[in-house]
Amino acid sequence: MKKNSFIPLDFKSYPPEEMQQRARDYRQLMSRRRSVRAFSDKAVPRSLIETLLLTAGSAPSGANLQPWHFVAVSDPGVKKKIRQAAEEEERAFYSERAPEEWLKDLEPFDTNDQKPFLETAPWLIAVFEQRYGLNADGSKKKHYYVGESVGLATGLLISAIHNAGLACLTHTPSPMKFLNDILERPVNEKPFLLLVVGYPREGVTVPDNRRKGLDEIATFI
Ligand code: IYR
Repeated sequence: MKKNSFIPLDFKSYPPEEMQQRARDYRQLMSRRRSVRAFSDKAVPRSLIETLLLTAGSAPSGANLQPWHFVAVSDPGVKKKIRQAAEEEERAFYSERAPEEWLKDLEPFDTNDQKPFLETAPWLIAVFEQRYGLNADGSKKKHYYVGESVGLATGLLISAIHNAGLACLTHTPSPMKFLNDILERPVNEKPFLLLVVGYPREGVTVPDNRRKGLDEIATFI
């Protein structure tokens, strides 16, 4: 691999008080992010989705190989196929595959095998992890920390979606292999998750979840 050239870092620094305020503001903003399961059919322009995906693509990744691919779906016919395939897997999940403990843990969320939002929401973003790359000659290119990298990119995407004033749902019908077939993705790509993106349906309610406090999630030494 050719050696990279180095350029000056475009770093912006702030006075300490402003840093504290920015941190509080960002926490405030992100604390309002909630997964929603009922969407409005109000349109969201493609240009907005493009900008959000470019933010996702700015995530750090193993050896900067950027082992992700995003398929943004607005086509109603494709959304319908995804809904049908996802509901088929979900029916098996809820009726036979899921252990009792899992179903019990899901009770507070009132979920079931019906996924109408897969057709209502204006956009579905299928996130794929590239388990390996493909060289021009068809040989395999090793990728590193693929799950970590794609998780980071998806986290940035979720925060960008929220920051832009949209809602999303991280949806993981299992298994998700049908996404390769419907979206015609190659064998080196594995579905990571399906993000449902749009405006929340008016009057939507969300579970009264509690977030862990700092002393539960962090240790200072
Ligand atoms: N994929 C199923 C079940 C499900 C599993 C978990 I873990 C969740 O946090 C939520 C749902 C569904 O989407 O209904």
